[in-house]
Amino acid sequence: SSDDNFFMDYAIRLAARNIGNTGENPSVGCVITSNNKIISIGVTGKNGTPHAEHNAIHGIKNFPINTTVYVTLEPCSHSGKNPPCTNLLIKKKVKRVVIAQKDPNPIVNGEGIKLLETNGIQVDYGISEKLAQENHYGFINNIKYKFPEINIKVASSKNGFTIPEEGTKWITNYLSRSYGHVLRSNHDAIMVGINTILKDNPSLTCRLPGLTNFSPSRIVMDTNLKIPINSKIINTAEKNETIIFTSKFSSERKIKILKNKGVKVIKIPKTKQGLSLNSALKFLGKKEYNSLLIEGGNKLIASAITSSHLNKVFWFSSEKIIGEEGKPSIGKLNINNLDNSPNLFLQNMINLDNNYLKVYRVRK
Ligand code: AOF
Ligand code: ZN
Repeated sequence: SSDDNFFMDYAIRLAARNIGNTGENPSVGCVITSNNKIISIGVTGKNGTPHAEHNAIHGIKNFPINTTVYVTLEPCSHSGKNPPCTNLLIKKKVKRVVIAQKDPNPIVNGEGIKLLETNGIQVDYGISEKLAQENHYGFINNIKYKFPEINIKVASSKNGFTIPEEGTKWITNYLSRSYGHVLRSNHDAIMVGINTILKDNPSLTCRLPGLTNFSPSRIVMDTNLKIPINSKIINTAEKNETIIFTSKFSSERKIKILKNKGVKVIKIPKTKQGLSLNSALKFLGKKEYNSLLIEGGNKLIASAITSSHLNKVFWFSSEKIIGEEGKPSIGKLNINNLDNSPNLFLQNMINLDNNYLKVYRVRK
């Protein structure tokens, strides 16, 4: 019914706020109603604990007998880091459970629904599923392929160029850059190439008021371990997880210095084009990173944009025009037939005070 969609869409929106903050767990949303009125809400907690259902249920003092529980992902039926949500729902004698998406995790995968039904609870699923899938995309990609979801952030002039070497630092305006920090906060990790560190010396944290605890892990692709020991990212490595991927030819002495500063240095294979992005992604997938935001430079973006794990491209463009003196914001793709160009479609466009954010999705 339309009420079901209304409550489920609310649960989906609640969960969207916590994406990137729930560790290996998906950010799940839960809304509980009684007589068609909301009596409690919950979202998966920091690093994945507690589960959304627990948070919502614990917000209710006197549990009514006729409750409907809206939850964006099938309640879990297993004991992992958290106790099974199905037990709690059964114990509380909820009347009905409405689910947006089944949990493809092999240890759940329909078992949660079965368990609820055999205990006399009415279950409906598939409500607002498409919308919920957006929240769970990284989690599901990792369950299915053991690879994180990757998204790309591009910041360019109106015509797709970045600033020349000696130019000023910012192409896009303050509002665009703030929005970029929000994007950081809802990914598990951000990745850049070494040239971005050498050129900009970025902190790669989320510095929006209220969101500073939502900074993701920082990852640098650095084939020859050129990273300066006194760069901002290294100086803040004790506080914010920092991973550097490099090749087996890098100096052991420098690796040791970096490790002493709290940096994780991981050796991965090198291809003709540089470090293998796929190997890095594989490593991150295994370590339960579900989503990765790739911020540049243009070479890294070029290898990410053709990855089969690419989900979205967030393209900020300013009102400025840069000519041939600039650099294309996407490096060489070696595409000579347009049919092989990535298939992006525009999902959303936001006007940020005369800068534009275009959100593209890969058509699969
Ligand atoms: C839910 N509600 O809010 C989330 C769920 O190790 P555990 O016990 O935390 O279980 C992790 C799995 O639980 C995770 O892989 C996914 O299948 C599910 N996530 N389930 O009922 C929630 N976040
Ligand atoms: Zn659970």
